[in-house]
Amino acid sequence: MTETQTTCPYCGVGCGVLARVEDGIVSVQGDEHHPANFGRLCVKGASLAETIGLEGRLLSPQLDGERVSWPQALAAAGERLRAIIDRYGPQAVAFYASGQLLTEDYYAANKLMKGFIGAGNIDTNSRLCMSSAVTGYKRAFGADVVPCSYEDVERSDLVILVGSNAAWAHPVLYQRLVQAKQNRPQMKVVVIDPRRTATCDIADHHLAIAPGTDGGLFVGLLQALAQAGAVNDRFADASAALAAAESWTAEKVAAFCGLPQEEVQAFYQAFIAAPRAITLYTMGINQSSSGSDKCNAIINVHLASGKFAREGCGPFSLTGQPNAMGGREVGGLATMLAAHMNFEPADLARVARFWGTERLAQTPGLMAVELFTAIARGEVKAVWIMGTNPAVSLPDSHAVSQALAACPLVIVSEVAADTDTARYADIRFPALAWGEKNGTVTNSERRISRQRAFLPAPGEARADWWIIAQVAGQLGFAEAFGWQHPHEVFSEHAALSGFENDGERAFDISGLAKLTRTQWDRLAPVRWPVTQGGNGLDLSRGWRADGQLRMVPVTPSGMQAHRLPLYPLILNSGRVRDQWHTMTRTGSVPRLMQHIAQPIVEVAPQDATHFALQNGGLARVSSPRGVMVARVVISETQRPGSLFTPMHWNDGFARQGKVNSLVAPVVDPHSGQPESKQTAVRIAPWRPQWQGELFSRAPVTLPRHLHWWRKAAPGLHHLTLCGDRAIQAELLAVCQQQGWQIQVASLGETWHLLAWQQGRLMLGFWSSRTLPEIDVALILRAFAEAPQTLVERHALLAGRDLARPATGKIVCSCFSVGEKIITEAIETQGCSTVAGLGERLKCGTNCGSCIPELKALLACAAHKTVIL
Ligand SMILES: Nc1nc2c(c(=O)[nH]1)N[C@H]1C(S)=C(S)[C@@H](COP(=O)(O)OP(=O)(O)OC[C@H]3O[C@@H](n4cnc5c(=O)[nH]c(N)nc54)[C@H](O)[C@@H]3O)O[C@H]1N2
Ligand SMILES: Nc1nc2c(c(=O)[nH]1)N[C@H]1C(S)=C(S)[C@@H](COP(=O)(O)OP(=O)(O)OC[C@H]3O[C@@H](n4cnc5c(=O)[nH]c(N)nc54)[C@H](O)[C@@H]3O)O[C@H]1N2
Ligand code: SF4
Ligand SMILES: [Mo]
Repeated sequence: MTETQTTCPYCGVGCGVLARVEDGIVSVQGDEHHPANFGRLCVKGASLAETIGLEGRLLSPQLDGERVSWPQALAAAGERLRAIIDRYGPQAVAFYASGQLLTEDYYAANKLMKGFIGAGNIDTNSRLCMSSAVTGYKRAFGADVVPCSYEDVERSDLVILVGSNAAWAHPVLYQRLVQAKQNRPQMKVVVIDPRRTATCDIADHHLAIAPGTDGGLFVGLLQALAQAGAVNDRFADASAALAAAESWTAEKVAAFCGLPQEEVQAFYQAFIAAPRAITLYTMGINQSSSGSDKCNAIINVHLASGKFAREGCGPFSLTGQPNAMGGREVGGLATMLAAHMNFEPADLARVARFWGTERLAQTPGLMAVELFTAIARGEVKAVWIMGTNPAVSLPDSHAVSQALAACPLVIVSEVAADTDTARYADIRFPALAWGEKNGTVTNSERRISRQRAFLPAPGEARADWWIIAQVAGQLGFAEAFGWQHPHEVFSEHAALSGFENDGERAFDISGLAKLTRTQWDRLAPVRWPVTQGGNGLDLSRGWRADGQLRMVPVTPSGMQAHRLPLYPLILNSGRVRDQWHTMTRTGSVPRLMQHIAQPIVEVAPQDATHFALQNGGLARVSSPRGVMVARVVISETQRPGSLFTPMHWNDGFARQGKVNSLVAPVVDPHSGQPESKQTAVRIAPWRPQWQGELFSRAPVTLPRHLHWWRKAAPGLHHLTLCGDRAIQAELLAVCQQQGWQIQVASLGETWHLLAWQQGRLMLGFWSSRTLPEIDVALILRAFAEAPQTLVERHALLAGRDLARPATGKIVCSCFSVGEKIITEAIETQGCSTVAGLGERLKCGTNCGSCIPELKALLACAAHKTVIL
């Protein structure tokens, strides 16, 4: 047996994971010694062993759709890039990278583009995620420094979560907060979100703010601090920011933010009174056309009140991706140079000296959204996409796909063989995935941890840094990219951070530059800075020539999306608990598909009535750019006038399931981050003639007129289908062609089909006017072993055992416990607490992510509302 300490590749909490390999079987558990999680894992982390199969992996290089050798693929990439650079100049080439790369990969990509190709055009999906937070910190502190830690969250008196659904997006940090609040009940938690999310479970107050208006709330808080005499200039001169805030009375804020004035005032009082306060903010703040200003409005109240630079205090931007922070450290955004240096003369000269290059880019490059419009205009002619899926995640995804289709050279480094983006690739490079790759990542609290390999490289997959270095070699830069091991890349990056630094740049890990390979292999999680002299961070000074921290004057603005008569609703989008981004890993894990298996759209009851929507029915949501189809969930948690839908679904998992096909490419003027959280849309019910669930052993070619959603089932193809034209004849024809025996049950609008081959179930289809309620476990059992008794066979044809209650939507993914079973336990078996439910059904007793939902079910058992 081998046991490897590594780091979870999902969210920015950065949990330590112990991966065991025994007789070729991998299992994972939380690492008790890792200071991010002390042994805890959420359900995504706990399911990691289920994601390492090689099905769907890209395992060999491909050139123009054909499998080729590495030398052929690398030579083609080199030649084609070189031809474009020679003819159109370096600005015609761009890289689009990702916060899911390791720091070593990111460093190599940044060095190649900025240092040797000689253009600033390397941007990343962090532009869609963290760039407003970066701009906020840089404007305030002069450097991109996150001034808080997880312990600060635990030790605060007032924890404000704004635009963050940490219960689902940062589950282990949230569990730490839950625990801290249990230990110190006097701790107060405020959640600011237009929706009542699972995070509100522990909130003392939830402010259901109008979308896009948080700037007003925090500028008003600054004004309230001033009025209470609670502003001091210990950290920064407050005068200009105060002048901008002067007119923002609680009354004005309440009207602007759509909140009762008492709630606004109570929040302000709580902040003023709290000895220690910390504000956690994520995508509800950053993904906004005024995200940078919102970040500064948040930073301002901490600087002004002195709730800053001490335990339990500060403006804490939670990072989303496992290594968004590493990308920021190496300078992997088009607007930064390298290692916290900027496009300024002294920095440019220094980096050119360190890299030994004469080609260094002299100006910032194109930011994500403008990069893809430059591709569409034909100005950028080659793009190399690494570890991100922009055809799904960028706004206006139809336009992004068109740009990729028209781009003369698209190179994609991927772990998945087929993604919405990889479909446009001329060259595909197979990259190593989690468990195979080796390097470092930095989490939200600036903690650098090792991701270590515990699996061999599969097929011909190679490390991202290696692929980049090889292409650099093809372009004639072999000498500067001669690394043989990621440890060498790390050492160079660490050395650059300390190069001619003298304490002027916050990011300094030069204390790690001389680690031997063995020391690097054993590196324990460590927060930066790690300087040679061992200095910590002095948060009371600014990293700029005058040494000052700044309060940026903010004039609040709302969203750019406008409600129009034809598009009267605002569509919000974000994460669901058990899926990761574009689902290339989590979408194939049955356990993670149970919770929410289809794109949903959450609608407030009033809006549902107004637009004639039914709970569980389908709806078309559309903007002038596109349309998506989703299942309606009517929910009191939703603010009237607003809808919410997950960001995850894409062309691999659904027809018309992509929210970004609706979203406009409107960006923040300072950070370039898109307003992904607000889009003006309309919604209309769609009542197809039939809906059905299809399971089959082999892929089935379906008629194009069908609507479909792909789900995860072990070893099987599972699709939910619906349409306005019958497909009985087509399905029967498929089965007949195969010579399968057919069994059909048909009653009114219900039509069920089973197809057998020598007693083996090959295909099953259950359809009705509305989606039939089936027992998936029973069906999976029948595929594994044909039912023997008559009762079992009847149950299979019916799709479920009619004598037993249906399970309902799965709430606890760890133990597959469904909503109906839970409700039954509450209503008929006397379970009245989360602990009681856990005792009887085990739900909520492992990772705890479903506890908010269990509580909601307990609370709602009396008056039946649907809760997600
Ligand atoms: N399960 C899961 N976890 C993840 C990820 C994942 O894909 N799946 N991705 C990771 C990544 S990369 C990221 S960036 C993080 C994101 O983490 P979060 O930002 O916490 O997640 P989101 O669901 O995108 O958005 C958070 C909340 O912002 C709210 N919001 C929308 N508009 C507004 C507004 O105007 N004001 C306020 N105050 N709130 C608003 C939404 O209703 C939503 O509840 O999650 C990380 N963790
Ligand atoms: N409407 C809307 N849009 C959004 C958001 C939203 O809330 N609403 N959120 C935005 C945010 S915060 C983010 S972070 C983005 C995320 O969006 P993306 O970055 O597009 O999403 P992922 O699915 O994580 O893409 C990662 C890709 O890299 C591949 N991959 C995984 N590991 C590796 C590796 O080691 N090497 C290589 N080369 N490839 C690898 C995966 O298979 C996958 O295809 O979406 C953004 N878009
Ligand atoms: S909280 Fe984040 S880092 Fe931790 S196990 Fe879950 S997904 Fe992984
Ligand atoms: Mo993100």
